[in-house]
Amino acid sequence: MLREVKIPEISENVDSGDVTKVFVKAGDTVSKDQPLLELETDKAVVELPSPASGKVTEILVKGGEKVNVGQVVAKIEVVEGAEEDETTTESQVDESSDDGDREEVSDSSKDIESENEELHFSEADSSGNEHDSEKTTIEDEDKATAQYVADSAKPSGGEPRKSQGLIRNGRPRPLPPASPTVRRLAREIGVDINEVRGSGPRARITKEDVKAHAKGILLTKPVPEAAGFAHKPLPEFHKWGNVRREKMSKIRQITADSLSYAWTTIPHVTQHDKADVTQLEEFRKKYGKLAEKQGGKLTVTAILMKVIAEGLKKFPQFNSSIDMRSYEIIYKDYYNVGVAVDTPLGLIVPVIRGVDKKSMIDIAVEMTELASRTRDRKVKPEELEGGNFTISNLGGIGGTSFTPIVYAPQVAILGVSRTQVEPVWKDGTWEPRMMLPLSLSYDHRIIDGADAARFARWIAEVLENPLTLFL
Ligand code: CAO
Repeated sequence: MLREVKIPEISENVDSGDVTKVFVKAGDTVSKDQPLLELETDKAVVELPSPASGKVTEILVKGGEKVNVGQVVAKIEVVEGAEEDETTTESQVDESSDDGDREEVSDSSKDIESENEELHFSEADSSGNEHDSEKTTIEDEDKATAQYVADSAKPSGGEPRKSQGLIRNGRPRPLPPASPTVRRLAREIGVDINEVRGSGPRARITKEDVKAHAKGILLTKPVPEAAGFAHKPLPEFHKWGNVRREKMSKIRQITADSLSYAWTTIPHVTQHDKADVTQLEEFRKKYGKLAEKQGGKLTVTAILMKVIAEGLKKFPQFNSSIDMRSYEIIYKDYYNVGVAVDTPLGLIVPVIRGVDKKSMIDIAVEMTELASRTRDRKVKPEELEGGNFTISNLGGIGGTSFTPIVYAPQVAILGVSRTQVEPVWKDGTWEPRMMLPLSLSYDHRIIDGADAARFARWIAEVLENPLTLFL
């Protein structure tokens, strides 16, 4: 009989792993429990044992390949009459279970399938003895559980078990009794099923047990986050309608962590101002063609880059970082300015280096190229580092003002909103002028409000009359 070998549930909240080693090849004869593959997950290195004795007909993965739980990785022609890892203590429990989950199990063939995937690798107690599942008693299970708990308390290492079952870092992992529906619920809400105490017959875990366990965790142990603070538990949103959970992309996770960190550690203030860019717009149109010839776009952002680099020289506290551990201010003699780029994956901030030494056209060309590479995910990690100040221009999209968050360990960020034609009282008359809204957020620990107002005004005046740069 041809038997498919699937990746079993490796551990709670782990859906995939990387194949690090393949121990056998097509044509090899294997005995039951002989390791076929080695997998590495975020949490552990595990060996995948053969569920039965037989001949390997196909190996469907190779080293370095990512595999998902449930994926078929090998096929084995099982020796007639050979012992197979098919019926387990747990499946017996399933069949005899009357804890209310049974109906769901029998209703869902998919679930049964996935349960079997798990079970193929779980028939053993932690002492290394194979069970005769028919003869398994509550006492046996209790002993196995107690043994596992005792083993878990010991330092890791030691002899890997000889019997079948998924081997994790050299330790056995008997699965606690629960239906696949219950396991899936635990996985979805981030509960480690091994930690749930079952209230059903033979300590079988029910949905209610998982929910009660989750509530207990939420009430007693707030989940610590990378940014170093605890998040409040969320309400059960599904009470009010259908919900869907989706894993954050890596970029979103980093953004969430770094913005949380900045928001909670930096006392933010935002200074708003407006620059009359009527003349500048004419300049931009006139010289924009020069940039275009070189493949760049002379936008407000490119012009602001140059203006900011000069401003940072004049207002060095905006080009600093603070070390709160030593209460020191770090002033930088270089002028690297970051630009917030809106990408399909989220916000990314590449940095243009030595902006003070570059011409406006050079900056326009470099920024156009850098923003395009950033959107195409071709920016290098080092191009995202070393910024002293950031510009975030949302004007291309719209808006009248906003309060950007300082990109720690920088101490200030300039938000730019959409240029609008506004009536401005000038020389005794109302004139339509193009006004550019500026929002300068700063770290109030190091920058005083008056300094921020002066810096914002200085930026506006330079945009209004660029010649002041050379004064
Ligand atoms: N007011 C009016 N129009 C503006 C403007 C402003 N402040 N800023 C840009 N525009 C116009 C440009 O002139 C251009 O117009 P044309 O297509 O007619 O030439 C158009 O908007 C698009 O500009 P752009 O996006 O190509 O170029 P940019 O230099 O202005 O901006 C970049 C580059 C990378 C900053 C921008 O593309 C971007 O990603 N912005 C979003 C940044 C963001 O998400 N910030 C939020 C961070 S949260 O703090």
